[in-house]
Amino acid sequence: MNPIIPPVILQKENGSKQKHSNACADQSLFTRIPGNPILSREDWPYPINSVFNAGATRLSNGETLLLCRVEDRTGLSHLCAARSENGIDGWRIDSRPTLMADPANYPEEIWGIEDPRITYVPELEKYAIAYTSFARGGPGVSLALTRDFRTFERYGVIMPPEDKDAALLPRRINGYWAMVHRPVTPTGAHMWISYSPDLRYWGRHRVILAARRGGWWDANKIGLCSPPIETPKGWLMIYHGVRQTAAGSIYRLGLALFDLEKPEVCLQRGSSWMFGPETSYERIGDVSDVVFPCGQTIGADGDTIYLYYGAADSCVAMATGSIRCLLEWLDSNSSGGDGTEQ
Ligand code: BMA
Repeated sequence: MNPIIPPVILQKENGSKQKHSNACADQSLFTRIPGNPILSREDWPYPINSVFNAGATRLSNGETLLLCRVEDRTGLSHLCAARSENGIDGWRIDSRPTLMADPANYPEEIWGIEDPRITYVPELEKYAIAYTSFARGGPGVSLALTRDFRTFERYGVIMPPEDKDAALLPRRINGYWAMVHRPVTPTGAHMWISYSPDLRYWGRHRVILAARRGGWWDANKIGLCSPPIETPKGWLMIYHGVRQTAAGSIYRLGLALFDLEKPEVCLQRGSSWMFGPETSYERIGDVSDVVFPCGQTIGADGDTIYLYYGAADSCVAMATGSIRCLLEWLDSNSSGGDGTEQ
């Protein structure tokens, strides 16, 4: 555990009820760490334009690994790993790109690879990386497995364009792997789930959460952020919502909860956004007014979330939150439903 951020302490009382040592804040569910941004282009061991939208995981040795989207000076992106003991500073960055597009074998990657989401899959004893592969047909979802973030087993494109914002659930649901993703269809940019017996062939596609309409903060597009978090109450999903304005798009974060054994069923959906661009590094950059998490790690207390997010498509920042507080907030701020009625 890193020594800087004290963990939330869950104390068991009478064997059943839990007493919490700290109250949930009324206002901010996520707190930015003072050292933000934690990774920027100046930190990179080779010339790049920007680093942002990093997938995250804890390695077996306790280190945090970020698999960062790095945009080089051709404008195309690749993935590069950074490792740190405390998940905050002291990052050791691979001296060369860790995972590059391979257009000779995977033509769907001709314009680069972006926005990885990492899920550790205990059954496989491997990490599954769902990432965006970009080519003439538009963005699609590709999958790779790894044990060490040095060699990768590529599955190629598993969801054809236009599709992105995908993450694998860490375990099978009723015998099938489940992937949340965001295709764009004539009805809009909504979140879907699909199932597979083998990680290659996907079916039973259905919408699980829809972009709302009109004046809503998440009216124009939504998509999964970091991989779903399994809690006793359901799969907690942090998603981004896009509002298009005359000045451009604003990317903010919302929260929804889905049934544990039927993750296509939305149990609760927060009405308002819970985190949005406020600081200068979130408001000003290559693409202004964007917060875009692709990964998180969970503290040893089982409650603290270390959320890693791309800020303004220019750098990587981190904020901390509490699973318990997010669930409490949903209880009093949720509209229910998947948004299709809005
Ligand atoms: C989304 C994705 C992200 C990016 C965001 C803001 O569509 O492409 O990679 O951070 O737009 O530009």
